[in-house]
Amino acid sequence: MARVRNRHLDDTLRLVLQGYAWLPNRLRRADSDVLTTRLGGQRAVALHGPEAARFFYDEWHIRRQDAIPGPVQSTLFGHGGVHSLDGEAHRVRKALFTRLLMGGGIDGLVARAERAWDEAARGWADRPTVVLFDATAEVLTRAVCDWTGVPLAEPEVPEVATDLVALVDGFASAGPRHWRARRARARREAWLDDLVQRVRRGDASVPAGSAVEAVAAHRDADGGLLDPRTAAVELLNIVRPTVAVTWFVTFAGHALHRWPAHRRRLAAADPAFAEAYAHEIRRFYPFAPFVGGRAVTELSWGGERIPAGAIVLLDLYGQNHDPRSWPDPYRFDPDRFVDREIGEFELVPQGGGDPRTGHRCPGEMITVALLRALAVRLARLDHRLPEQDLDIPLHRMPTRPASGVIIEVAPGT
Ligand code: HEM
Ligand code: MYR
Repeated sequence: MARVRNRHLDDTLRLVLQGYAWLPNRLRRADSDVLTTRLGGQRAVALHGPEAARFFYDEWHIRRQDAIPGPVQSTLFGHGGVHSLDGEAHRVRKALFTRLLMGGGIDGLVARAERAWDEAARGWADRPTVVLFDATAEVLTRAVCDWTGVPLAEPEVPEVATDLVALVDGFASAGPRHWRARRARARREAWLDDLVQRVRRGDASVPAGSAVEAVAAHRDADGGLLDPRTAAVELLNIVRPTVAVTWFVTFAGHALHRWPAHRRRLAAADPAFAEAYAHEIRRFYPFAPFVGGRAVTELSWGGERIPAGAIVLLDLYGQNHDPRSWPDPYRFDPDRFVDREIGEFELVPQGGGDPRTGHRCPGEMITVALLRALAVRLARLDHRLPEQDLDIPLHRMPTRPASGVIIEVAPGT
């Protein structure tokens, strides 16, 4: 394995210009699974592959404190949330999420999403066109606010959906998209901070067992309640990513158009195929590029030295397209997941390892369940795509089909 030493050049500009292609390109050209470089002037080491993922998710190797860049915290994740905790503090906070997001309770969320989709879809045939991205964001906003116990009147749905989408859309760019995301975060944190305070005072009632109730009552490793702003950050860490499933549903709209042969099998809702379809969407399309942390101590991987405190990135998008794991990786083929066990460090669109102990996404069950349910509904919907720009630019982060996937729904549907 060739080593790449690049002590002088900073890769930040290349990352900004190339987006998802940056890290896989750099590693491929170097014929390596490790790249030493600089990002934002700091030493950074990027790792690739299932063995690298196992190394990265060992908490003796990588910590999250001080690892997430400020602009990403001020938009996507929030300050003081679970993403940036380590050790016991992380385990206790994480249990709040795994209890809410990885149990039978998620059926209630899926049922709400299916109902919201069916109700919305009834009106789609009356409109000349529907933008799948925008319509799905509203469907998921209604479903997740109801499920978590966040009160939301119907007229507020579009503005809340727009803000939740903005938090994700603006995390990696400069300019108006980024500032829109910061404003959306300030607004939505204030909104949920107020809700948590009212619930604690007994001025607002929330459904028993709901996420709002659980977050308001949660006690951290030190035995204390979350301050209301941190509680709002964590509630947003449930509500926002659920709405982010919109990206995958939109990609499913793109995939059904490009590979229409899958439509009949998906519409038949064969559970094994629907699940495989959801996995292939998550593997194939670009969403999370990589995850990052900092070296706890001086480390070495693949023969490369990683100084203590260096930024360490794990290449998620590249790993999901590595021919060593996925034969013919740029072929969209849901059947690759039928009857296949998926290893803990193999398919990593939402991180790797064990979500109960490490930082892996606790929302994967929800993501797969929602994506399955809505992709089946989309396959059953009698629709066509008019002429539009379906390009998915890899330099845009996060990316999506440029048009948002415009559909025309057949009359009488
Ligand atoms: C963490 C991606 C959906 C809640 C993560 C991570 C990624 C990710 C890459 C970081 C893993 C790491 O740091 O090692 C995604 C994608 C989703 C999605 C692409 C698709 C929409 C969800 C959903 C929820 C959720 C639906 C909740 C309902 C979280 C939380 C964390 C997280 C709370 C922090 C975990 C921790 O730091 O311990 N997700 N996620 N995500 N995700 Fe997701
Ligand atoms: C969500 O809203 O949480 C789900 C969508 C997240 C996708 C993007 C994750 C990218 C993380 C990049 C962090 C960079 C750290 C160096």
